[in-house]
Amino acid sequence: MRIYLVTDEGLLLGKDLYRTVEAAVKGGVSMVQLREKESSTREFIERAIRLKEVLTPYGVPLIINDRVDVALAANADGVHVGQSDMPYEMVKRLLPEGKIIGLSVESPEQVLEANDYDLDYVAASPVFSTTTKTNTIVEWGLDGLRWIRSVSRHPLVAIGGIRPDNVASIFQAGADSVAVISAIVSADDPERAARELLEKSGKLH
Ligand code: TZP
Ligand code: MG
Repeated sequence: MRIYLVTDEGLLLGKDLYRTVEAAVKGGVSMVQLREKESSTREFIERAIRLKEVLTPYGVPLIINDRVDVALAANADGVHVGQSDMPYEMVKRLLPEGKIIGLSVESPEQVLEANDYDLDYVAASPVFSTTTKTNTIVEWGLDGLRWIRSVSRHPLVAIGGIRPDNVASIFQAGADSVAVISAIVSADDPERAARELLEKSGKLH
């Protein structure tokens, strides 16, 4: 996984969620996180099931933000949790073997603590400050990313403020993947936006 799409209902501005995600996948997105901050549990599950149907033919995994119950109900491929969500040990206990678990890290202490966990990735949050999510602590920046790379035993995802003009620098600093919301979801042409990120990543070959 190089380009990891995270959804945002608010930024869709009336565009269709499933079509937007499918277009992004055609452009090169290889992992998708359904992130629903406003919807009811029922809606969240329904969207997850439908999105899973869209993604399965492409072999692209579906990750659910925050909610282990929704991931289980929809038979999603994994869960992404932050530091205020269900603690890692409980997520691990509840999810069947083989499901993906990702964790956001917002401080050096959290990065080191995550080395004790059996994670599929840690997400440096935010690598650059962003208007899409404002309740974050500090931005890691490229130096922070390099530091995480040097101490973490997990694959490294960077999230926050990633665009075509800075995506190469993120990979050069040691990220394995970039997670993106607005650069794809807010684009007029999400397929083209995803392709541009992939092309500019320097990771096509
Ligand atoms: N977590 C840390 S930053 C962020 C999340 C969910 C938002 C990223 O959005 P964008 O639009 O790609 O900056
Ligand atoms: Mg969360």
